[in-house]
Amino acid sequence: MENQDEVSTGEKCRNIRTGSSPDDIAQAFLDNLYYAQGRIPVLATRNDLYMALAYTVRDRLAARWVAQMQQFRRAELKKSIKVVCYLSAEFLPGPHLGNNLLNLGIYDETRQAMEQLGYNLEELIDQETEPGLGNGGLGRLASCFMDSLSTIVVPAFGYGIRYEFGIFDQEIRDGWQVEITDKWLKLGNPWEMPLPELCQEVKLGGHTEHYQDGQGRSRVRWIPAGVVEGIPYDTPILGYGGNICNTLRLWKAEAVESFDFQDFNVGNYYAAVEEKVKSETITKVLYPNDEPEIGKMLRLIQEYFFVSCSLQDMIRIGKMLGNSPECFDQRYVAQLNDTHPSIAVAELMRLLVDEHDVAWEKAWEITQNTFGYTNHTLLPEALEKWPVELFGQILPRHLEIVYEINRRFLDQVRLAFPGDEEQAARLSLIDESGCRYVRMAHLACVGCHAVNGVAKLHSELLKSEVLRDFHEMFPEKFHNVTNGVTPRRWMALSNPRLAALISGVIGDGWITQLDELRKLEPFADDPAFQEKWRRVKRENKNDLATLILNRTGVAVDPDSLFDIQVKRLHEYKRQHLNVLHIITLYARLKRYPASDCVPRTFVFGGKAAPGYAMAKLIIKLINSVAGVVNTDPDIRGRLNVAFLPDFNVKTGQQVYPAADLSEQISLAGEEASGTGNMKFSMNGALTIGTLDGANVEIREEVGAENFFLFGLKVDEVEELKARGYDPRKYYDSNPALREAIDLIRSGHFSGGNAQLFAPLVDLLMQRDNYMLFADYQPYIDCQDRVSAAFRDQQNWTRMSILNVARMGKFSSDRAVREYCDMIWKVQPV
Ligand code: GFP
Repeated sequence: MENQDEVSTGEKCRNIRTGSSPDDIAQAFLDNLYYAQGRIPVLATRNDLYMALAYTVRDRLAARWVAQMQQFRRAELKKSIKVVCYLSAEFLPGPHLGNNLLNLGIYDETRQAMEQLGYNLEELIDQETEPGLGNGGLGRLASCFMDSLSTIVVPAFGYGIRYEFGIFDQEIRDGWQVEITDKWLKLGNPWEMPLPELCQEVKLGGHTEHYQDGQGRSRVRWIPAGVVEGIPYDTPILGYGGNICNTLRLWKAEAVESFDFQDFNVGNYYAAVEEKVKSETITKVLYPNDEPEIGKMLRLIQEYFFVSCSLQDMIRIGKMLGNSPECFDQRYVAQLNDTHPSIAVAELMRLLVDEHDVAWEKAWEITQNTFGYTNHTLLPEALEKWPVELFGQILPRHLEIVYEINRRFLDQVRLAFPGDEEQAARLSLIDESGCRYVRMAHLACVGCHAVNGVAKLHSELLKSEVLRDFHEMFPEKFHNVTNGVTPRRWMALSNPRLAALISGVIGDGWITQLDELRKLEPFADDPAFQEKWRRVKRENKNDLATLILNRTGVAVDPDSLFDIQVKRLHEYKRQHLNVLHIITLYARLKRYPASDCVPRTFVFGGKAAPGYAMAKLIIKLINSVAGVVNTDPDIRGRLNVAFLPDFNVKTGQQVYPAADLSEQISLAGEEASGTGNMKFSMNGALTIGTLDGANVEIREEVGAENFFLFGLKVDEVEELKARGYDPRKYYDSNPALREAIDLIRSGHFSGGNAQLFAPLVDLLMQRDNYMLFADYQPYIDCQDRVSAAFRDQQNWTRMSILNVARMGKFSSDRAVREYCDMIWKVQPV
């Protein structure tokens, strides 16, 4: 009976809801415009049109989504699958419309349908406000993984937070970053579906009571000070080719009761809604990176909130399918994306032991089997720790659980390293060296069965530095999974010209089997193919030049070398080293105006954390240098500098395809992996980079001769630090470096204001924590080699083709398969 209903409902609405011919799509679009948006074409705004199209596409996803859920349900009932749950405080999916059209395979049909109706598809796609629910690499990686999980057919949930305000929008005013609230939900979000009936309750604060149950066992009851409700909002994540459609489930916090009727009845309206406002604050805003965590009570509550909702949801689904909580680890694996969700270790223990009556030892086995932990940074300040007192105030029961995990763990440590109390103190989940902290990375290492870094070098450094003691204790837990990015969004969707050229010669199998790009190698020297390759790049550069002009007012020459650095602003990423190169070229041209120089356009993009003053000063420096360079008549036609405001996924899609040169110049040992480096290379840019993060593996793959390497290696950095690094020595002995620094210091780029950049220059002269001065000359020399190479367009094109041909490894499909094999032990369905 159930099946019959499904069939008949499906039949009735097939054409209008699921048909994929241009006529079906056009008809469905008009229908949605009328019935969902309440508009007719003459009255419709661009957003109405976008919404109508989004609903039209969503209808086409729904059929797959529902079918998928049924299929999984059947498989789960037979207990034949394990579901992957990716727990991440950040997801950066990027705009959905274009990607869904691509993955559904109806891009061209939809374009035709819109043309029939007199609309431009690209304009409608551009109307979408992207969900900026992440800071940068970490959140974007989570979304690439969601795309791959669906494409390679692994049943999965992405669990996270539905921030009302995502990462701020960046404006540049007078060269400075200004942060604007990101109101991404303002015009409506057609991709999400709220499921209020599946809400979960989350307790906070209060105290615990220890008591004996009827059978004389000691039990604990948590008496919270308050309870909030988590409402799930689901977004379908379709795989390429429409294979399967997984779910991104994001939680929004709400008050359990919107009104306190007692207050309301006595006329205190404000008190009545206060609770609602307080509860909803939890998921109001995404915290930017690089700001001290300490004291951010709300951040800890956010993390706990989404983790608790997600784990309870997993148990609920299990129960619905007849699974007992004792089978939790047989039905699920859960990956902790950095330490942000690591409270999950204590929460699952609490749920199992306190709420589902599972014995501690069994619960611990389940917990360890369930979780894996991915580390994304070696920066010590980015490893989360919470003051014990604050932790205990918010999560009193979890603090007890952490203590108990620690007690048992330290017993194990003392057995393994008898008499070594220093080792025990270093490993302890509690940092007792000063004010007491709960160390979240330690909780993750102890509570997970697998720990991994995100590039070979990073995973090695984790073992030898940041997590050395844990590696000594549990060497078998440590793995590497080098990051990857989805070729759907980052090639097929964002670079359609290149995608068409490639598919024209090797077919389109590369979209799901990226290794097939190798078949391009024989074309690397083919003059006709090279010519087409250059034409694609030229057209992409043309488009970017238009974007730069529209957004910044800077007119750039598409024939110049497009030298691009787009990523979050951070001193370790060394955008200011790039600036020193620009100033060096500028100074050369001023001194020798007749000298021959390869014209370059320098493009920057990226946000600085609102509280990170030095990163914001670097943005100001970039814009100040741009102001001088772009307007100096001696430099005209030779150098241009542009800072593209508000870099995000959408802008990235227009930037990567247009780059000639990708700047990956972090100090060796600082960048865990990088994923922008992969996106550039996949789109035919050559890399100038240090031996850091995934650069190492990109160079291995594309060949040393197709990569511009410079700079200190990790061991050289260590050695130099140990010897006592003195930046002043480099300044004193290198006239070009001195000139560049002195130009900044003199106020040359700041209208004579010598104070403006003093904090930056002083820091470089005194400490130079990221060794710009040591890497300066090798960088300049390498950039000169880049310029020389760019003059030989034939060879440059060859290198560019080979870069793309050899990028197969950096598909997120490969990365996700490795997680499946090594860590999750699940098979694609
Ligand atoms: C972090 C690391 C990057 C890494 C990504 C994804 O990025 O090196 O590639 O995570 O693993 F720093 P951000 O979130 O810091 O941008």
